[in-house]
Amino acid sequence: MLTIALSKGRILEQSLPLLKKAGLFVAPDELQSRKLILNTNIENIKVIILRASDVPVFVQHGAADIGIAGKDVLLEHGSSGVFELLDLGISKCRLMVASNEKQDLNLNSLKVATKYVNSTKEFFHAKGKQVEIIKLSGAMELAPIVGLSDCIVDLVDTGDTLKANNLVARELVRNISSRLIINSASFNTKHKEINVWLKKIEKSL
Ligand code: PRT
Ligand code: MG
Repeated sequence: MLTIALSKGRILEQSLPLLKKAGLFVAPDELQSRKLILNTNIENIKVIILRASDVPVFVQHGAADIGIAGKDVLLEHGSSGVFELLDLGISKCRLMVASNEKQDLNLNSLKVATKYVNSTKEFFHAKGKQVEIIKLSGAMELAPIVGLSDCIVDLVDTGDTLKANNLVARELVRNISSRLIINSASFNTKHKEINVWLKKIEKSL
């Protein structure tokens, strides 16, 4: 048995066509059901649907053998127990520092609101800057508006969300795309099976 963990939302939407091209698909009625464990056309492969940040957790602990998760999520989770094997080039976006256009970002103790604490720390440390990080789990764009922070570090795709909140992208932290990850134990015990699918997925990119 192989279990593949996908996150609901855009990663699911963009992973399914990729997996289909590789020969693995989930029937539409399975997808429309409210089930969280879905059957595929291959009898011994199941797909589980999770929250994005839970994908590496399930894979780390072996509750899923394979997962697809954004690099943003993987950088926050750390690499313990998982191998990152492929850059799938889907669900691309940019992790960016954003603020009001006039905000001075060279303050001595910049207040940064973000859900991406590790990436934010690393980015500002590399520039030799001390920052105060305020951890949020969503609606980061609100923080500078209400004076909770001077800027935010968040994912940007079209830029529409920033624009709607009078914020502008100021600095690129890093480019993000979704990655295929494998439980490190499964990689040994199910090596043959996993490799077959890895090759098929790689070919369909
Ligand atoms: O529900 P949850 O809080 O878990 O996440 P979500 O609904 O914001 O995103 P979801 O579940 O659809 O997908 C999350 C994954 O998709 C992330 O881990 C990224 O790897 C990837 N991804 C790609 C994005 C975006 N693009 C993106 N634009 N995840 C989130 N966004 C959000 C961003 O946080 C901001 O609020 O979209 C908004 C900005 O989009 P634009 O187009 O207005 O710039
Ligand atoms: Mg979502």
